Amino acid sequence: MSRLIGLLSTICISFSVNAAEINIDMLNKQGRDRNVYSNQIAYVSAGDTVFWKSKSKGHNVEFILKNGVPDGVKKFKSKLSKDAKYTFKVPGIYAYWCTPHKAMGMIGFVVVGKDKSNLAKIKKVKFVGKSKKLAKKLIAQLEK
Ligand SMILES: [Cu+2]
Repeated sequence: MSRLIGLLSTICISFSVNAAEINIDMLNKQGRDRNVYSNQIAYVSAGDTVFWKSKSKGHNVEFILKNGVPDGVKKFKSKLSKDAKYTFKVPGIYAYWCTPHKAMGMIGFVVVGKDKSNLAKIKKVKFVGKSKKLAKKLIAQLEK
């Protein structure tokens, strides 16, 4: 029994050591950009947790479910003006936007486990307004 506990704690410790935490700020302004995530493309490993910090009010994180997430990933929509966190388990590209600013260029991507196998679907995501141009630019970066 004690061996089992020892083994389990070893597994837990190695997991917590390997799992990283990534911070992204939700901002009203960054340089010339308004309504923006501080990091528009984040590369993480499976098991990592991303924290979106509510540095300015009025923002959130909403996964774009239609074509924007790997198969099997469920809805994620955080509350406005609150910090948000999500632990990424399924590899692939995740597209998200801020619900009130989705037409104003407040979009972001998370790539999990260097897996870009759903890139063709990501290209089909219907971005709106000012986000279209930025999405093109960011997707071009994902293609590299
Ligand atoms: Cu916003």
